[in-house]
Amino acid sequence: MPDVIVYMKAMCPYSRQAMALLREKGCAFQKVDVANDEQRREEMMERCGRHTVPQIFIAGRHIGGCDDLYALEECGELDALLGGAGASTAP
Ligand SMILES: N[C@@H](CCC(=O)N[C@@H](CS)C(=O)NCC(=O)O)C(=O)O
Repeated sequence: MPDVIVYMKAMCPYSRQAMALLREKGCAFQKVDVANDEQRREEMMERCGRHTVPQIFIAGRHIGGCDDLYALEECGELDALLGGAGASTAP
């Protein structure tokens, strides 16, 4: 499973929704709560140019926010990104 980082705020419903989907997928992820951590919030903004939470990174790749994560799930690409179904290149 790739490294997954979620910049989030505990009280943010979009953060909760995004983390719920990742948990549903059995994905272990690192939470970075930026609510009271200006340094990590700046780090998030530098990495993706966005200021809203959540911001999700899978294997170092910026995925986007909650809407973006669910859009990937809807088009069937999330499992492959998480190293699950569809990720195998074996015949
Ligand atoms: N469409 C975004 C919505 C994210 C959003 O609006 N998050 C709020 C917190 S619940 C936010 O970050 N607001 C600006 C801020 O807190 O600085 C997504 O799907 O991630």
